[in-house]
Amino acid sequence: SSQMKRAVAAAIPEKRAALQSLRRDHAAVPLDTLTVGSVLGGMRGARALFWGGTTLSPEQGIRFHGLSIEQCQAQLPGPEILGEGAGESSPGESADALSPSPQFLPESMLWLLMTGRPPSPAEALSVTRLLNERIESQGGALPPEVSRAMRALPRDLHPMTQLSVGLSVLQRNSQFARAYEQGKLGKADYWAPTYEDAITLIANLPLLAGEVYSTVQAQATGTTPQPLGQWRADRDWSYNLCSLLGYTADSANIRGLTAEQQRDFVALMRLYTGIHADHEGGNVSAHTTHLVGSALADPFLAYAAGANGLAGPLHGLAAQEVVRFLESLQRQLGGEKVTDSLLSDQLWALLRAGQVIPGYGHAVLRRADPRFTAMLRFAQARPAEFGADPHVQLMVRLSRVAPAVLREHGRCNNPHPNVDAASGILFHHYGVRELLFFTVIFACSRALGPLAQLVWDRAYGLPIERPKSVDLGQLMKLARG
Ligand code: CMX
Repeated sequence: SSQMKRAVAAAIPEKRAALQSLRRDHAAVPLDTLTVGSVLGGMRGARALFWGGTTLSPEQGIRFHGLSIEQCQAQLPGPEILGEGAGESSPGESADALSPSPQFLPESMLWLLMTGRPPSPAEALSVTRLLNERIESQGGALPPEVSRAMRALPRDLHPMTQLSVGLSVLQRNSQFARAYEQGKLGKADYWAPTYEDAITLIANLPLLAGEVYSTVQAQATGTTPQPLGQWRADRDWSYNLCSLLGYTADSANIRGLTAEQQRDFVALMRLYTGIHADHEGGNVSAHTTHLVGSALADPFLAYAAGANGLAGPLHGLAAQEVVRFLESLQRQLGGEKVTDSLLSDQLWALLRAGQVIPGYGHAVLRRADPRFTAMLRFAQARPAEFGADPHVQLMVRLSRVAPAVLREHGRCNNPHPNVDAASGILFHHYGVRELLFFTVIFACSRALGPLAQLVWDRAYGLPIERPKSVDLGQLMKLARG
């Protein structure tokens, strides 16, 4: 069995014991009072879910087993373990540019989320190898029934529907579903095939995303779908994802990127997929995966459901809205010199028209999203690359102007940028212009946290999730007392 699986197995007894003692001795301790308002208001703020990998603080943002993004960047193994230069800087950077933050691999994040502690370099490398062995055992490609099913779909189908179909067909290989059906598995052991399925699913994501993107490209150019790049057993997960999208030297290099841009695109992918992996348990994709999995649906079916939720415009699709907004703002401002006051006028016009400024505000956060800060830093560390991109410059300027406007407007609880304010436009810069596809990249990342949690849901033996509902009459009666 893999190093990471042994580390999960080693962590289980202590955590199980802690959970059992909570169940046995403290089950009656109240956490929150449910109100009519919270039942009708999307359960906002109600502490009603159990989630191990991440916590979200309004002031500090996301913590991965207690580690902030900056701490993850400092502590989690990065591409140096693959023999790549760590914090490579781009030639042509001005002396006062920020230096690039150290990169970490999403594989390191997966280890952290699964086991609860940062991996050593050797342990992180073992995750890359584990994922690659899974694909090698499939002959270096998607299982044939998965590609056949995906190729049979209409080419103009929503990219997230294509991904969802691919994830669902992968279910044919579920070790959990097979073991459960054979009835050989004790409840205490459910986590082990769940873990194996999670690894198979995550390993296949770059190939699934590549398959979807090749269809998207074919649709855009009126050609037949062609593989955009080569999967390689000696490369890491994010690199292979970038190759299969056609953005590395091992690909068709569909946007004609320079070698340095290809390197930076991979760095952006590692950053993006590393920090979007999890955002506590209540968001739609995480919560859905957990809910569907609680019925003992296998990880493929559970995460396909979660990914379907991610496709909603209020969740994973928001990044696309920001890109659209920046494009239209840029068009309106045209050749004019963009000044803060001009931008501020545009924002006021939007707000007076009753619209929201996309990429700003958050249901939980009350400060700038640290994920936004990490993405901004990525751009600011590469002035030679991004200095001349009017959309990226507009994004940066907006992040200085919009909070003051929103504060003066006085409506929203958080005038600061969220991660979507920056993420889409950076991919857009390198040529990912198919807005509906952004969510597929998000879905590659978001698999890590919810699937790690699903392994723990089974390790803890959590029950099926089944809250009670109330109808309007009951609510009115309860409200009257
Ligand atoms: N621009 C203008 N008005 C805004 C606003 C924004 N960016 N964000 C919030 N408001 C308004 C709300 O519409 C609401 O108005 P009403 O009182 O008229 O209904 C008021 O401020 C209070 O809202 P809130 O409590 O601050 O925010 P919510 O928790 O209700 O909503 C969110 C959060 C993200 C949906 C909202 O801020 C928004 O619509 N932002 C723009 C879209 C966006 O960036 N979405 C990405 C979210 C990223 C993520 O979830 O990770």
